[in-house]
Amino acid sequence: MKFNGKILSALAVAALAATAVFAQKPITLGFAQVGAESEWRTANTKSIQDSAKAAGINLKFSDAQQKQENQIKAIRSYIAQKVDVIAFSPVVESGWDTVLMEAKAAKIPVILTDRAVDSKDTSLYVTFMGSDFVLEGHRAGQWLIEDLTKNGMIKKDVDIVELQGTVGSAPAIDRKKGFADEISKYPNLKITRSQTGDFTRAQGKEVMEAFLKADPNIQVLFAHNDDMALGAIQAIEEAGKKPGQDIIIVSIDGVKGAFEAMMAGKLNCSVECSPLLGPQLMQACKDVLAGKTLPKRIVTQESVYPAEKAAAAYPSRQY
Ligand code: GZL
Repeated sequence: MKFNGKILSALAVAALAATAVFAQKPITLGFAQVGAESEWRTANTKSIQDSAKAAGINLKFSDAQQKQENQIKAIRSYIAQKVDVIAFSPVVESGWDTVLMEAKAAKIPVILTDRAVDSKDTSLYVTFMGSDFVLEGHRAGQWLIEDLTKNGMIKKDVDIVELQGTVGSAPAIDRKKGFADEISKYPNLKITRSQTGDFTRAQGKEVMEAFLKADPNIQVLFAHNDDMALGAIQAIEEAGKKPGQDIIIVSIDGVKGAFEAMMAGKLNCSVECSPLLGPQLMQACKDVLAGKTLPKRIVTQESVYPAEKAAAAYPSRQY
């Protein structure tokens, strides 16, 4: 069968155009977010949405209002919609194997961001990118020990109360462990009360009010995130005490509200936990779909901000 040159070149052009169109088909990412419980989460959501736009990635986004069943529903809907890649921040560590196996069966890669799952089968996700929460807990404990040493309290009996994050979540479990390991070096430093405030300002305030009623001698508060610390600061002031002076406060995240409290002398230290995972996540989506192998664990690099550093750092803070 003989084709003349014109037809052949037209076919070649059509084939190239088809390839080009296929190659440009944007990636569709289904992201199942925890909720909107804190300043940190709001910044994390903004980072993901802005980065998807900048990367030309089509983002399907859901807010689970901190309920695992809503995240599972969202992941199942992304599987049904045949998205190219799924990512989520697991609200709690356990209970994900079934839905992750469904994603695996559908040949949709899953990326964990921010929080980990406790699945034994690590083939259920491509990578977990986020902070080292145990290290963050250690850093909070190390700062407290340095501060108590500086102000001559390190050998005294010190009552510490703890506002824990969401029960069963990786940050709550790991920050508690890291902090407890650190202060266990000084038996006179005692965590006398510890309760969840679910990472929210409102519950942080409520629980701190109860702590203050039960123990007038609280000297230190360790909060698993800044939002609970900011709620507790309100409770401390309403109880007629000076936060940051009568009660030393160390928390985690490094959100703008914490810097403002440190500059006002009401918070003593915030251990940074960066929510700005968007750019890394978008690059990981592209790499996974290009067939590249990613490390199983990508750890976010972070710092510690004692109050004396807050004013200098504040202008450059991005969240
Ligand atoms: C930590 C993140 C936590 C923050 C809280 O990576 O999962 O959840 O510390 C947020 O502020 O609510």
